[in-house]
Amino acid sequence: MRLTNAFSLLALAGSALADTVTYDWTIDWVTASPDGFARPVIGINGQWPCPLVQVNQGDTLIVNVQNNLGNETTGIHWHGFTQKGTPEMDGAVSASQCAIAPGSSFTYQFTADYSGTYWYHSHVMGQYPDGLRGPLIVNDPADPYADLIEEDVILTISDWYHSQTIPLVQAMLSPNNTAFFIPPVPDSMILNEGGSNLIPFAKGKTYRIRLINFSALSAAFVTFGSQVMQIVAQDGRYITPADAYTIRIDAAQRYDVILTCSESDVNEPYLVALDANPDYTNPNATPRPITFPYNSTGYLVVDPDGAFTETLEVEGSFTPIDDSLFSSATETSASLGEADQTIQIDFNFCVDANGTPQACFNGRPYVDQQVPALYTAATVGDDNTNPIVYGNVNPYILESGQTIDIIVNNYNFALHPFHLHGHHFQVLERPGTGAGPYPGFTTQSSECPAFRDTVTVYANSYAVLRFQADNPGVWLFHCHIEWHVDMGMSASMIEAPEQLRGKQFPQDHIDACKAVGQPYQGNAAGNTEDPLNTTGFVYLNPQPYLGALFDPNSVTTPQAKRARDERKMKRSAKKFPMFTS
Ligand SMILES: *[C@@H]1O[C@H](CO)[C@@H](O)[C@H](O)[C@H]1NC(C)=O
Ligand SMILES: *[C@@H]1O[C@H](CO)[C@@H](O)[C@H](O)[C@H]1NC(C)=O
Ligand SMILES: *[C@@H]1O[C@H](CO)[C@@H](O)[C@H](O)[C@H]1NC(C)=O
Ligand SMILES: *[C@@H]1O[C@H](CO)[C@@H](O)[C@H](O)[C@H]1NC(C)=O
Ligand SMILES: *[C@@H]1O[C@H](CO)[C@@H](O)[C@H](O)[C@H]1NC(C)=O
Ligand SMILES: [Cu+2]
Repeated sequence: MRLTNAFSLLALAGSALADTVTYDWTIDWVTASPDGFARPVIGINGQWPCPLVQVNQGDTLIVNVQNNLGNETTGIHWHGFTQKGTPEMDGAVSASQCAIAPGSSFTYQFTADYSGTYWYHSHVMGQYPDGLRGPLIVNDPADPYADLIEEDVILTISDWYHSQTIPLVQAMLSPNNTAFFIPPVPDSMILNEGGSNLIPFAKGKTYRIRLINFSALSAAFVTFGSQVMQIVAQDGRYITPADAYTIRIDAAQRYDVILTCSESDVNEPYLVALDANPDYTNPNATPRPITFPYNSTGYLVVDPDGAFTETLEVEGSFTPIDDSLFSSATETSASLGEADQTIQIDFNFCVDANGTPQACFNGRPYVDQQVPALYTAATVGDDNTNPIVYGNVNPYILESGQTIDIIVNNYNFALHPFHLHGHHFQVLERPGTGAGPYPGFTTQSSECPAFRDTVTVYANSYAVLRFQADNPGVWLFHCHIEWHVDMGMSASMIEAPEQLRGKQFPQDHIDACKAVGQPYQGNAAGNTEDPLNTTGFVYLNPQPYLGALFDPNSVTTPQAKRARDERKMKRSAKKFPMFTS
């Protein structure tokens, strides 16, 4: 997937005023076989892979979404976008909106306030590994690399599964799986969703590769052999350029790297090795030894008629560059000082009262409630500064204007990529495997640590993440291994709740709640009389796991009835296996 005309777009962006860019999307089931195995996937406008979205910094994006899935809800998150002033457009189902029922439509409208490499993906439980994800590029009108680069190339990397996510997660959530909490193991790896892995590479020319990790589970090591890559941005923020031969890109992370073709005469291979290991630095990590189950070789193409035969092997272990040492290229704060508020999140796996394996923050998994937390913040008045009203969504109240540190202690033997919505944080410190929990003081890893939105936290170790509470909203903080989100590995940052009181929502967003039969006012259970009355709160994640599956029989609103009737007409007597017993 190559960005055609990237160069002329960049030139245009320099002179054009901010635009409004509108997309009309239907979300559909389609069949695809990116690795040779045909399976149903979730696509857009009847096509898969999902389309590239490309806009200029400052543009307003309007995406009209129509859910044609018939049997599943949906909701789309714009990963890495700040959504400043539009927290209701973040697409995080259960935090900032209700799920979009089959037959319903929903409009997202927001500004692309930063340039860089992003992606969009479904943010309903377990849905994006079924295919609903795509690249989102925001061109920088003042791109510092514009004169240097010949072409922008997107390289997406993902693990891939032959089964759909609902049965995969149902198997994972078996009480039998509480020894090692093993996630579904991928069946293959795909680059560019099964498309071309050839990168043009002409002598004397320079290329920007936008690496995006779409994975549900796996990280990947990427190495361009003898070619040194200059890393210039991570997660849509410029860094002081860093040279590397190998980079490890975790689920949901992005890197912009610059490659210059100097003297090559042959089509040089590059290697992408899927890292599905618990901890690549520790060959004894329970329960599996280190293996790289899937490798993919692509080529830097100097001569399209030449040979594509060389392969690349890495001897010994991969030694990726340490991204926690990167510095910001745009900020210069020499000393960061003390935080105003510190939130400590201790992560470990756990088991709930059903005996179901879960992922816990400070002993508790995230459990979906009836009312999205943002709607609760908007409708319970003064009580919205009391975390009780939000229910069991691991809520933390952030005071407006404060400097916040999140300390993540990872008590597990595996690496986990943590993502914060609504913000880019500075990684103040992120030691390797075995450092233990946070010792109580921070050894800042660089003078002005780089910003990013997803950070890998090593096994039995910790990270210190800093940001300013300057963006009122409800922002999820979660592991970006989708299987762990399904186990409850999320927290809710309720930021500047005073400024959310009385917030209004577009009518189609309210209608979305009606169509799935959920209240959109009051505390987590929809109690508007007494927000501190916890009757109706949900304490356990449902068993069996239903993911995004839409149960039309549980909904009684007119919209739901209409959707039900339409579906009946379309699909006659075909029943969902989940509901036939
Ligand atoms: C769990 O283990 C028991 C006993 O080994 C076995 O009978 C059962 O089928 C397993 N259940 C699942 C869902 O794997
Ligand atoms: C993408 O991230 C996942 C999750 O951490 C990781 O397992 C996988 O190796 C990554 N893929 C690449 C190509 O970096
Ligand atoms: C993938 O490449 C790495 C590095 O060369 C190697 O250690 C690993 O065995 C390879 N995996 C497969 C399945 O070939
Ligand atoms: C809490 O709300 C429930 C359901 O609306 C109600 O039945 C119950 O009486 C309330 N409890 C108190 C203490 O008001
Ligand atoms: C939903 O429909 C799609 C397309 O027919 C099918 O592949 C999928 O298995 C269904 N999902 C469930 C949970 O029944
Ligand atoms: Cu995780």
